[in-house]
Amino acid sequence: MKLYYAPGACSFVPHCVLELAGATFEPVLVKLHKGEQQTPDYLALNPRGQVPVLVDTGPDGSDVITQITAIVQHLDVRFPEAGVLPPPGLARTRFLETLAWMNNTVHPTFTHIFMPQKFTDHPEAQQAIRTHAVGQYRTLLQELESLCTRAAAAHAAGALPGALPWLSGAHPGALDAYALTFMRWGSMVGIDPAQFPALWALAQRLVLVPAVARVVERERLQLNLYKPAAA
Ligand SMILES: N[C@@H](CCC(=O)N[C@@H](CS)C(=O)NCC(=O)O)C(=O)O
Repeated sequence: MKLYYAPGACSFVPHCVLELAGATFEPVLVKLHKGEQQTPDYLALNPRGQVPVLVDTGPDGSDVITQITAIVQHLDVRFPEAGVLPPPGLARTRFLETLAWMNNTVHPTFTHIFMPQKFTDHPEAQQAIRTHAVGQYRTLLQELESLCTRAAAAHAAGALPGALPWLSGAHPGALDAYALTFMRWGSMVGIDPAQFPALWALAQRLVLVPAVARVVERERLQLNLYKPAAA
């Protein structure tokens, strides 16, 4: 298997899932800031010019899989012992509900902040889009904070399995990796993670998990990039 990833990008999610599952895979670095996702070779792999891309060379040949939600579900089938998804039932439904919300709502909201040029080529309109999206993003992080608080409370009440409270269920997984990514992205655009104590605690716990620590080291990530505005 190969995973095409960019440091700190959403590809962190399948990157963590692969490591957590104990998979043997080749991580392939794509430098988004150098436009490597737009080279002819990369576009031949993924015409959408984005990471992540998983190439899975199975018995039937080589499959190219894009989209985090599809990659996560594929890895669940490939590594049935790893518990990438909760077992079929309401817990799996809730997991997929949250993963879909992260991927189709929180993530694109950040795209409006980070790449407003995707939505208009007018510089003033880009600034307006960015400013508006920062407000929306804060609200979404607050919703994520509530999910983390609820998971911690349910765990404390003995209603969740596992040694520690995770969004993904009994052990850390895709939802926790996505949550950390969103918090980190927020810190890059002036949103202080300290405003979201349960989310921040979850992210700090997650980077202590050895499989995740390997990803953080390979991607050379700093968890919190928040810099208070100069007075
Ligand atoms: N819906 C896609 C989103 C992928 C995505 O937005 N990737 C970003 C990095 S977080 C990217 O490659 N951006 C580069 C670009 O669009 O030029 C998925 O789930 O994989």
